Amino acid sequence: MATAGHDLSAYDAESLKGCTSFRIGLAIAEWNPEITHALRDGALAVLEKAGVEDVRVHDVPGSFELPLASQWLLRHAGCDAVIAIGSVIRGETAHFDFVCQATSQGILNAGMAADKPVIFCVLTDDNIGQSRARSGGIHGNKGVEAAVAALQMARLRQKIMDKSNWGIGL
Ligand code: DLZ
Repeated sequence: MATAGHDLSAYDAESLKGCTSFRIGLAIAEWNPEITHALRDGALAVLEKAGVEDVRVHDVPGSFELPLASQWLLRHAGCDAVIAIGSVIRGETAHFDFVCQATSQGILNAGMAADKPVIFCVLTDDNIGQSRARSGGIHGNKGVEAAVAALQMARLRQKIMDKSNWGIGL
């Protein structure tokens, strides 16, 4: 989610048409709540603007728990996409690396296993200043970007699954 790459915070609301019927899940880590709540609010604002009415919001203890909760939301709550929101801030031990590694790999695995998008909205920063800059500060709000990505991916999946889009002769 490098801001210098492609920042979706400045998204075009018109581009999110046709998303109102999706059920979108949010799994939110309780660690570093100042950050995760700001990311959550950014994501919810996008979903509301896009007219998404069915939003399932659930808290989990920490980022490490995001993959499993995401998989539950996809498999058992019928969500079309999940936004996994967390904030891991480097401390003095190697814990940071283990939590980041498990969380990122687990989120990828959860989406692959359920065959539906799980959007990685976990900030992995060296300090709280970097996290603030990316959750409503000078680098935008990654929750906004994550919600745009969730809707884009849910819509893409729907389009690909729709046999009428498969082309002549198929
Ligand atoms: C244990 C821990 C630590 C040290 N740091 C963070 C963090 O910065 N961000 C976060 O979301 N969670 C942290 N956790 C908690 C773990 O993610 C997890 O909840 C616990 O290890 C219980 O499985």
